[in-house]
Amino acid sequence: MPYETIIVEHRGPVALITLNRPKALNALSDQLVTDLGNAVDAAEADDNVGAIVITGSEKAFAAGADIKEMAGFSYMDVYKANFITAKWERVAKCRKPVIAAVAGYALGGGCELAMMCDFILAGDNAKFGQPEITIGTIPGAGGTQRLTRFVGKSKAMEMCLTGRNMDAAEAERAGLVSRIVPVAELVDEAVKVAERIAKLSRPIVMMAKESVNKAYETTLTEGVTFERRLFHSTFATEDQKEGMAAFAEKRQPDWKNR
Ligand code: CO8
Repeated sequence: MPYETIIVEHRGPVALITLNRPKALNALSDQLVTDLGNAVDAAEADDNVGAIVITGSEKAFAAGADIKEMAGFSYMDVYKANFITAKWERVAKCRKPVIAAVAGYALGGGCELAMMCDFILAGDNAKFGQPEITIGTIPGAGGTQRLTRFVGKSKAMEMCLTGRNMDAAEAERAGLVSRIVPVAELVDEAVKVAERIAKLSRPIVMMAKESVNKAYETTLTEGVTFERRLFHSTFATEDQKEGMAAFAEKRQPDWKNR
């Protein structure tokens, strides 16, 4: 499907989605968020795709919601439309693994989009921030909630109240990103990591993702019980038999994805 504001390529079992509004630093217009949601729908429905990478340019992953587009909206406009945040949930709800490869600016909605992915690989020039306060609004796509869970109250509060950016090194120290990669290697590295995941048993990967995500939604006791139930259910899969047999026989597993 041709898209106006993103580019989708398939690299082996990986769908690579590149945000592509370079003149606006990939500001997240309604069209871009719609295109992104449709691309995630397509990747999720495609059995050849085992993992997704979302990236931007070297200068900007995304500089936030499109300020020029939303500047004139009224309360009724945004309330009735559930202003585009509802569409964003598509990325957070994707059951296949999604990696954010972030170079340059990930600000406002850009930072929120990165945090909706399963993990973030950062280019060494990455800058994360929630600058909404400096333009008279607050984060609207999970920034106050997800950032606080990633980096804790003190740092999240400072960032949301002052709008200051975090560089890649600080973001790694704070636990916002899984690791830092030289920017020139970022996309290839993210695709390599995604490919490694995509070549594992697909249903088992989905269960692992579901279980880690549960940690953000419930108590420790409930989460551990949920994990145990999923762990038990892996023993109902052919891939658990295959994985453990392959280990004992000192060979590579041949995953059946069932
Ligand atoms: N929206 C619209 N256009 C943008 C945005 C944006 N968020 N960011 C940059 N642009 C445009 C600029 O207007 C400029 O366009 P033009 O050439 O036509 O003037 C072009 O991109 C290049 O930008 P700059 O000239 O400003 O580039 P610099 O390198 O000087 O500065 C910055 C880069 C620091 C990133 C700067 O552009 C900036 O501060 N951008 C705005 C960052 C920001 O405030 N983001 C938060 C937006 S609010 C938000 O995200 C709320 C999310 C709520 C969720 C709702 C769902 C979407």
